[in-house]
Amino acid sequence: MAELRAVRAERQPLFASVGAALRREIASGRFAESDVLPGERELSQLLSVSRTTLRRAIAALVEDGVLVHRHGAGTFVRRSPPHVEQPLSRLTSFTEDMRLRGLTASSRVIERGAFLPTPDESMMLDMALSETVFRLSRLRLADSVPMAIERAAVPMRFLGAPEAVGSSLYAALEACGCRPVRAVQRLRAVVVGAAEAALLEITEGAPALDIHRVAYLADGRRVEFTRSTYRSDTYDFVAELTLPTAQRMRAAEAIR
Ligand code: 16G
Repeated sequence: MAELRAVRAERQPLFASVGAALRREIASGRFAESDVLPGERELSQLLSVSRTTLRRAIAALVEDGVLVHRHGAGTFVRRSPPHVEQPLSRLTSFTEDMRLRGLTASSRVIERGAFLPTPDESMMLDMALSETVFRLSRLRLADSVPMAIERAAVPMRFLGAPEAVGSSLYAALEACGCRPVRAVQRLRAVVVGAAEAALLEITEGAPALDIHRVAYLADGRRVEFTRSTYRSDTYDFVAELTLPTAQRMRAAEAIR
């Protein structure tokens, strides 16, 4: 790798000059190919600084969202996330939504299996506390960029067995004849805590959207209760608003 030097501006701490040098290199596309930063030893030699200074510079770039630490894998250049406009009136799945946009959906499973429902799940899904619930918590990614954390709960009686669920929950429900036809969704703004920020590769305290979805079968039974945290820099939820029918007809007549 060609030599890389930190130019130290007057009265600027050394770690800040190192950070600026790294930013320049990232902007020039030097690290874009592999997206992973060289190891500490190599970088500190290239920049002719101590590993302590380098670590401070990297920590500041992580704080600013330029770099991201992935546990056990190293430090990566953060790719700009895809931006998605999601109509609020369509009951589609994450896999379908991403496919429609030409993006590839994938998931990292956080928790999965058959459990007794929590009081919250039993109430939201209208199920007895002694029944079994299938719980699936996943980090959802689009073209390998984390977009959302989704914690879904489905009464097991609708799925038969946990093995029925592959990469798409809605595809599994469809195969069992239990795809939801209607859902009620509640959105609110939140700030993310440390654990969620690490998964979503955003800074702790960044804004996010907290979404609760309760989905229903055609006969009115509740089939899904999902709590999600969506990155606010990647998702715009778009809603169409209309007047009640009578008012709409009057307004249409008025412009004739
Ligand atoms: C969507 C739904 C989520 C559902 C998931 C199924 C929102 C806010 N959430 O992400 O409730 O569980 O799709 O996706 O839209 P899958 O079929 O790809 O597993």
